Amino acid sequence: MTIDEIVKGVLAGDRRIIARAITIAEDNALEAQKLIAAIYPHTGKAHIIGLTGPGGSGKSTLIEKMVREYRRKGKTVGVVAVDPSSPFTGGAFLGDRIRMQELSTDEGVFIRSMATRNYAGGIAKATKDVVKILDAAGKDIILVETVGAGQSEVEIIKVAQSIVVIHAPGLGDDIQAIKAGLMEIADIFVVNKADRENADKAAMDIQAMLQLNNKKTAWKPPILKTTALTGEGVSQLIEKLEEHRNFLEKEEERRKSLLRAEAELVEAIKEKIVNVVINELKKKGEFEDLLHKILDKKIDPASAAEKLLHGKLKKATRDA
Ligand SMILES: Nc1nc2c(ncn2[C@@H]2O[C@H](COP(=O)(O)OP(=O)(O)OP(=O)(O)O)[C@@H](O)[C@H]2O)c(=O)[nH]1
Ligand SMILES: [Mg+2]
Repeated sequence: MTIDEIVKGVLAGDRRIIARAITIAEDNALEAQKLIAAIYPHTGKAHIIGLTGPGGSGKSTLIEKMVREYRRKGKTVGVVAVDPSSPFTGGAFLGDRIRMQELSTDEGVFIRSMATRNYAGGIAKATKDVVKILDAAGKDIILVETVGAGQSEVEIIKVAQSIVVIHAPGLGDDIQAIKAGLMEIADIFVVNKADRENADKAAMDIQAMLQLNNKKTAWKPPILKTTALTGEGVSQLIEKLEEHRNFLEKEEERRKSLLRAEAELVEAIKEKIVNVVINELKKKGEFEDLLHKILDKKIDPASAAEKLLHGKLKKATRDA
Protein backbone atom coordinates (compact mmCIF):
# COMPACT_ATOMS: atom_id res chain seq x y z
CA MET A 1 0.00 0.00 0.00
CA THR A 2 1.40 3.41 -0.92
CA ILE A 3 1.39 6.38 1.43
CA ASP A 4 -1.21 7.99 -0.84
CA GLU A 5 -3.55 5.04 -0.43
CA ILE A 6 -3.03 5.06 3.32
CA VAL A 7 -3.77 8.79 3.50
CA LYS A 8 -6.98 8.26 1.52
CA GLY A 9 -8.02 5.42 3.82
CA VAL A 10 -7.31 7.46 6.95
CA LEU A 11 -9.31 10.41 5.65
CA ALA A 12 -12.18 8.06 4.83
CA GLY A 13 -12.05 6.76 8.40
CA ASP A 14 -11.26 3.18 7.35
CA ARG A 15 -10.44 1.38 10.61
CA ARG A 16 -8.08 -1.15 9.07
CA ILE A 17 -6.10 1.58 7.36
CA ILE A 18 -6.09 3.81 10.45
CA ALA A 19 -4.50 0.90 12.32
CA ARG A 20 -1.94 0.54 9.56
CA ALA A 21 -1.14 4.27 9.61
CA ILE A 22 -0.62 4.12 13.36
CA THR A 23 1.80 1.24 12.98
CA ILE A 24 3.77 3.30 10.49
CA ALA A 25 3.79 6.25 12.91
CA GLU A 26 5.16 3.95 15.59
CA ASP A 27 7.75 2.08 13.57
CA ASN A 28 9.14 4.06 10.71
CA ALA A 29 10.31 7.60 11.30
CA LEU A 30 10.81 8.42 7.61
CA GLU A 31 7.50 7.02 6.35
CA ALA A 32 5.76 8.56 9.37
CA GLN A 33 7.04 11.97 8.43
CA LYS A 34 5.61 11.64 4.91
CA LEU A 35 2.32 10.33 6.23
CA ILE A 36 1.92 13.07 8.84
CA ALA A 37 2.84 15.76 6.32
CA ALA A 38 0.11 14.47 4.01
CA ILE A 39 -2.63 14.28 6.63
CA TYR A 40 -1.64 17.44 8.50
CA PRO A 41 -3.90 19.79 6.50
CA HIS A 42 -6.85 17.62 7.56
CA THR A 43 -6.16 17.87 11.30
CA GLY A 44 -7.35 20.42 13.83
CA LYS A 45 -11.01 19.52 14.12
CA ALA A 46 -10.96 17.11 17.06
CA HIS A 47 -11.19 18.05 20.70
CA ILE A 48 -8.07 16.45 22.16
CA ILE A 49 -8.44 15.61 25.83
CA GLY A 50 -5.59 14.36 28.02
CA LEU A 51 -6.40 12.31 31.10
CA THR A 52 -3.67 11.73 33.58
CA GLY A 53 -3.21 10.85 37.21
CA PRO A 54 -1.72 8.23 39.49
CA GLY A 55 -1.89 4.54 38.59
CA GLY A 56 -5.15 2.99 39.67
CA SER A 57 -7.05 6.27 40.05
CA GLY A 58 -9.62 4.97 37.55
CA LYS A 59 -8.60 6.69 34.32
CA SER A 60 -9.43 3.76 32.05
CA THR A 61 -12.73 3.07 33.78
CA LEU A 62 -13.65 6.73 33.47
CA ILE A 63 -12.62 6.83 29.82
CA GLU A 64 -14.81 3.85 29.05
CA LYS A 65 -17.80 5.69 30.55
CA MET A 66 -16.87 8.91 28.77
CA VAL A 67 -16.72 7.09 25.44
CA ARG A 68 -20.24 5.75 26.02
CA GLU A 69 -21.53 9.20 26.95
CA TYR A 70 -19.93 10.80 23.88
CA ARG A 71 -21.39 8.07 21.68
CA ARG A 72 -24.84 8.77 23.15
CA LYS A 73 -24.32 12.37 22.06
CA GLY A 74 -23.48 11.17 18.55
CA LYS A 75 -19.76 11.96 18.70
CA THR A 76 -17.07 9.67 17.36
CA VAL A 77 -14.17 8.95 19.67
CA GLY A 78 -10.54 7.91 19.49
CA VAL A 79 -8.72 6.62 22.56
CA VAL A 80 -4.95 6.48 22.92
CA ALA A 81 -3.70 4.83 26.08
CA VAL A 82 -0.01 5.40 26.66
CA ASP A 83 1.65 2.65 28.62
CA PRO A 84 -1.39 1.73 30.62
CA SER A 85 -1.45 -1.25 32.93
CA SER A 86 -5.19 -1.64 32.46
CA PRO A 87 -7.55 -2.41 30.93
CA PHE A 88 -6.52 -1.72 27.34
CA THR A 89 -3.56 -4.03 27.62
CA GLY A 90 -5.58 -6.52 29.56
CA GLY A 91 -4.00 -5.83 32.91
CA ALA A 92 -7.30 -5.22 34.64
CA PHE A 93 -10.21 -7.32 35.66
CA LEU A 94 -11.86 -9.42 33.04
CA GLY A 95 -15.08 -7.40 33.28
CA ASP A 96 -13.29 -4.19 32.29
CA ARG A 97 -11.65 -5.92 29.40
CA ILE A 98 -14.90 -7.29 28.06
CA ARG A 99 -16.55 -3.88 28.32
CA MET A 100 -13.70 -2.29 26.42
CA GLN A 101 -13.82 -4.91 23.71
CA GLU A 102 -17.50 -4.26 23.35
CA LEU A 103 -16.69 -0.63 22.72
CA SER A 104 -14.08 -1.43 20.14
CA THR A 105 -16.61 -3.20 17.90
CA ASP A 106 -18.41 0.16 17.60
CA GLU A 107 -17.49 1.76 14.24
CA GLY A 108 -17.49 5.18 15.87
CA VAL A 109 -14.78 4.25 18.35
CA PHE A 110 -11.09 3.59 17.76
CA ILE A 111 -8.97 2.41 20.68
CA ARG A 112 -5.21 2.07 20.57
CA SER A 113 -2.81 1.36 23.37
CA MET A 114 0.86 2.17 23.16
CA ALA A 115 2.91 -0.01 25.43
CA THR A 116 6.41 0.95 26.47
CA ARG A 117 8.92 0.06 23.81
CA ASN A 118 11.37 1.80 21.56
CA TYR A 119 9.53 4.09 19.22
CA ALA A 120 11.41 5.41 16.23
CA GLY A 121 11.12 9.02 17.37
CA GLY A 122 10.29 8.61 21.05
CA ILE A 123 6.96 7.90 22.72
CA ALA A 124 5.84 11.53 22.92
CA LYS A 125 6.36 11.98 19.19
CA ALA A 126 4.61 8.69 18.39
CA THR A 127 1.65 9.71 20.57
CA LYS A 128 1.35 13.07 18.85
CA ASP A 129 1.37 11.37 15.47
CA VAL A 130 -1.29 8.86 16.50
CA VAL A 131 -3.47 11.72 17.73
CA LYS A 132 -3.04 13.49 14.38
CA ILE A 133 -4.03 10.34 12.51
CA LEU A 134 -7.21 9.96 14.57
CA ASP A 135 -7.95 13.66 14.13
CA ALA A 136 -7.55 13.42 10.35
CA ALA A 137 -9.70 10.27 10.41
CA GLY A 138 -12.53 12.47 11.63
CA LYS A 139 -12.83 11.49 15.29
CA ASP A 140 -14.68 14.29 17.10
CA ILE A 141 -13.10 13.53 20.45
CA ILE A 142 -9.65 12.07 21.18
CA LEU A 143 -8.92 10.86 24.68
CA VAL A 144 -5.27 10.32 25.65
CA GLU A 145 -4.58 8.37 28.84
CA THR A 146 -1.19 8.52 30.53
CA VAL A 147 -0.08 7.63 34.03
CA GLY A 148 0.93 10.92 35.59
CA ALA A 149 4.27 9.80 36.87
CA GLY A 150 7.07 11.80 35.33
CA GLN A 151 8.30 14.47 33.00
CA SER A 152 7.77 12.41 29.83
CA GLU A 153 4.09 11.91 30.72
CA VAL A 154 3.71 15.64 31.20
CA GLU A 155 5.22 16.08 27.74
CA ILE A 156 2.84 13.56 26.19
CA ILE A 157 -0.21 15.08 27.80
CA LYS A 158 0.67 18.45 26.32
CA VAL A 159 -0.67 17.24 22.97
CA ALA A 160 -4.08 17.82 24.54
CA GLN A 161 -6.15 20.98 24.43
CA SER A 162 -7.93 20.12 27.66
CA ILE A 163 -6.18 18.30 30.47
CA VAL A 164 -8.03 16.34 33.12
CA VAL A 165 -6.05 15.34 36.20
CA ILE A 166 -7.64 12.40 37.98
CA HIS A 167 -7.13 11.66 41.61
CA ALA A 168 -8.80 9.16 43.91
CA PRO A 169 -8.93 8.62 47.64
CA GLY A 170 -6.80 5.85 49.06
CA LEU A 171 -3.82 6.10 46.72
CA GLY A 172 -0.98 6.44 49.15
CA ASP A 173 -3.69 8.66 50.54
CA ASP A 174 -2.38 12.15 49.97
CA ILE A 175 -2.20 14.74 47.30
CA GLN A 176 1.49 14.03 46.77
CA ALA A 177 0.29 11.28 44.46
CA ILE A 178 -0.39 14.08 41.99
CA LYS A 179 2.96 15.39 40.93
CA ALA A 180 3.52 19.13 41.08
CA GLY A 181 3.90 19.44 37.32
CA LEU A 182 0.43 17.99 36.83
CA MET A 183 -1.26 20.41 39.23
CA GLU A 184 -0.08 23.26 37.05
CA ILE A 185 -1.30 21.92 33.73
CA ALA A 186 -4.73 20.72 34.89
CA ASP A 187 -7.76 22.37 33.30
CA ILE A 188 -10.16 20.14 35.23
CA PHE A 189 -9.61 18.08 38.37
CA VAL A 190 -11.54 14.90 38.93
CA VAL A 191 -11.76 13.08 42.22
CA ASN A 192 -12.81 9.63 41.11
CA LYS A 193 -14.08 6.83 43.36
CA ALA A 194 -16.51 9.27 44.93
CA ASP A 195 -18.29 6.21 46.30
CA ARG A 196 -15.42 5.79 48.74
CA GLU A 197 -14.99 7.65 51.97
CA ASN A 198 -12.40 10.42 51.91
CA ALA A 199 -13.41 11.55 48.43
CA ASP A 200 -14.45 14.90 49.91
CA LYS A 201 -11.14 15.19 51.71
CA ALA A 202 -9.27 14.51 48.48
CA ALA A 203 -11.30 17.27 46.79
CA MET A 204 -10.55 19.66 49.65
CA ASP A 205 -6.83 18.87 49.46
CA ILE A 206 -6.84 19.80 45.79
CA GLN A 207 -8.80 22.96 46.55
CA ALA A 208 -6.25 23.94 49.21
CA MET A 209 -3.39 23.27 46.83
CA LEU A 210 -5.02 25.41 44.13
CA GLN A 211 -5.47 28.30 46.54
CA LEU A 212 -1.82 28.15 47.53
CA ASN A 213 -0.86 28.64 43.95
CA ASN A 214 -3.37 31.45 43.35
CA LYS A 215 -2.33 32.54 39.92
CA LYS A 216 -4.74 34.90 38.21
CA THR A 217 -6.03 32.98 35.25
CA ALA A 218 -9.12 33.42 33.12
CA TRP A 219 -9.99 29.73 33.48
CA LYS A 220 -10.39 28.43 37.02
CA PRO A 221 -9.91 24.66 37.05
CA PRO A 222 -13.04 23.14 38.57
CA ILE A 223 -12.90 20.10 40.84
CA LEU A 224 -15.47 17.43 39.96
CA LYS A 225 -16.35 14.17 41.62
CA THR A 226 -17.05 10.99 39.68
CA THR A 227 -17.74 7.36 40.31
CA ALA A 228 -16.39 5.79 37.16
CA LEU A 229 -17.73 2.39 38.15
CA THR A 230 -21.33 3.58 37.85
CA GLY A 231 -20.78 6.50 35.50
CA GLU A 232 -21.94 9.04 38.08
CA GLY A 233 -20.58 12.52 37.37
CA VAL A 234 -19.43 11.62 33.86
CA SER A 235 -21.98 13.78 32.05
CA GLN A 236 -20.97 16.76 34.23
CA LEU A 237 -17.34 16.10 33.33
CA ILE A 238 -18.21 16.14 29.64
CA GLU A 239 -20.16 19.37 30.09
CA LYS A 240 -17.15 20.98 31.74
CA LEU A 241 -14.93 19.78 28.92
CA GLU A 242 -17.27 21.38 26.40
CA GLU A 243 -17.18 24.58 28.44
CA HIS A 244 -13.39 24.48 28.41
CA ARG A 245 -13.33 24.00 24.67
CA ASN A 246 -15.62 27.01 24.20
CA PHE A 247 -13.35 28.97 26.48
CA LEU A 248 -10.32 28.04 24.35
CA GLU A 249 -12.14 29.07 21.19
CA LYS A 250 -13.01 32.45 22.70
CA GLU A 251 -9.40 32.92 23.81
CA GLU A 252 -8.26 32.13 20.30
CA GLU A 253 -10.74 34.64 18.88
CA ARG A 254 -9.44 37.25 21.28
CA ARG A 255 -5.84 36.49 20.36
CA LYS A 256 -6.69 37.00 16.68
CA SER A 257 -8.56 40.22 17.45
CA LEU A 258 -5.54 41.47 19.36
CA LEU A 259 -3.33 40.78 16.35
CA ARG A 260 -5.74 42.71 14.13
CA ALA A 261 -5.82 45.62 16.58
CA GLU A 262 -2.02 45.64 16.65
CA ALA A 263 -1.79 45.80 12.86
CA GLU A 264 -4.19 48.74 12.82
CA LEU A 265 -2.31 50.56 15.55
CA VAL A 266 1.03 50.07 13.78
CA GLU A 267 -0.51 51.43 10.55
CA ALA A 268 -1.81 54.51 12.38
CA ILE A 269 1.57 55.10 14.04
CA LYS A 270 3.35 54.83 10.70
CA GLU A 271 1.07 57.43 9.17
CA LYS A 272 1.64 59.83 12.06
CA ILE A 273 5.39 59.41 11.98
CA VAL A 274 5.57 60.05 8.24
CA ASN A 275 3.50 63.23 8.61
CA VAL A 276 5.59 64.47 11.52
CA VAL A 277 8.86 63.85 9.70
CA ILE A 278 7.75 65.41 6.44
CA ASN A 279 6.35 68.51 8.10
CA GLU A 280 9.60 68.90 10.00
CA LEU A 281 11.70 68.54 6.86
CA LYS A 282 9.54 71.01 4.94
CA LYS A 283 10.37 73.70 7.48
CA LYS A 284 14.01 73.73 6.31
CA GLY A 285 15.02 75.85 3.39
CA GLU A 286 16.99 72.86 2.18
CA PHE A 287 13.75 71.09 1.25
CA GLU A 288 12.79 73.84 -1.19
CA ASP A 289 16.37 73.98 -2.57
CA LEU A 290 16.40 70.28 -3.23
CA LEU A 291 13.04 70.43 -4.98
CA HIS A 292 14.52 72.85 -7.48
CA LYS A 293 17.64 70.74 -7.88
CA ILE A 294 15.50 67.71 -8.65
CA LEU A 295 13.60 69.70 -11.23
CA ASP A 296 16.87 70.83 -12.83
CA LYS A 297 18.12 67.21 -12.76
CA LYS A 298 21.02 68.13 -10.51
CA ILE A 299 20.06 65.46 -8.04
CA ASP A 300 17.77 62.44 -8.04
CA PRO A 301 14.90 62.19 -5.50
CA ALA A 302 16.41 59.30 -3.56
CA SER A 303 19.72 61.07 -2.99
CA ALA A 304 17.82 64.24 -2.08
CA ALA A 305 15.81 62.31 0.51
CA GLU A 306 19.01 60.90 1.95
CA LYS A 307 20.53 64.35 2.20
CA LEU A 308 17.44 65.69 3.96
CA LEU A 309 17.10 62.86 6.38
CA HIS A 310 20.73 62.60 7.28
CA GLY A 311 20.92 63.28 10.98
CA LYS A 312 17.51 64.88 11.03
CA LEU A 313 15.34 61.87 11.52
CA LYS A 314 16.39 61.57 15.14
CA LYS A 315 15.64 65.18 15.93
CA ALA A 316 12.27 65.13 14.18
CA THR A 317 11.00 62.09 16.04
CA ARG A 318 12.36 63.43 19.33
CA ASP A 319 10.52 66.70 18.90
CA ALA A 320 7.34 64.90 17.98
N1 LIG B 1 -14.75 1.96 44.08
C1 LIG B 1 -14.42 2.40 42.89
N2 LIG B 1 -13.49 1.76 42.18
C2 LIG B 1 -13.17 2.24 40.95
C3 LIG B 1 -13.78 3.39 40.42
N3 LIG B 1 -13.24 3.64 39.22
C4 LIG B 1 -12.33 2.68 39.00
N4 LIG B 1 -12.29 1.82 40.04
C5 LIG B 1 -11.43 0.62 40.17
O1 LIG B 1 -10.09 1.04 40.34
C6 LIG B 1 -9.21 0.12 39.72
C7 LIG B 1 -8.28 0.86 38.76
O2 LIG B 1 -9.06 1.39 37.72
P1 LIG B 1 -8.44 1.73 36.30
O3 LIG B 1 -9.53 2.34 35.52
O4 LIG B 1 -7.75 0.55 35.75
O5 LIG B 1 -7.38 2.81 36.76
P2 LIG B 1 -6.24 3.52 35.86
O6 LIG B 1 -6.07 4.86 36.45
O7 LIG B 1 -6.59 3.44 34.44
O8 LIG B 1 -4.99 2.64 36.17
P3 LIG B 1 -3.60 2.56 35.37
O9 LIG B 1 -3.93 2.52 33.91
O10 LIG B 1 -3.00 1.32 35.87
O11 LIG B 1 -2.85 3.79 35.76
C8 LIG B 1 -10.07 -0.92 39.02
O12 LIG B 1 -10.18 -2.02 39.85
C9 LIG B 1 -11.41 -0.22 38.91
O13 LIG B 1 -12.49 -1.12 38.87
C10 LIG B 1 -14.79 4.05 41.22
O14 LIG B 1 -15.36 5.07 40.85
N5 LIG B 1 -15.05 3.51 42.44
MG1 LIG C 1 -5.52 2.69 32.79
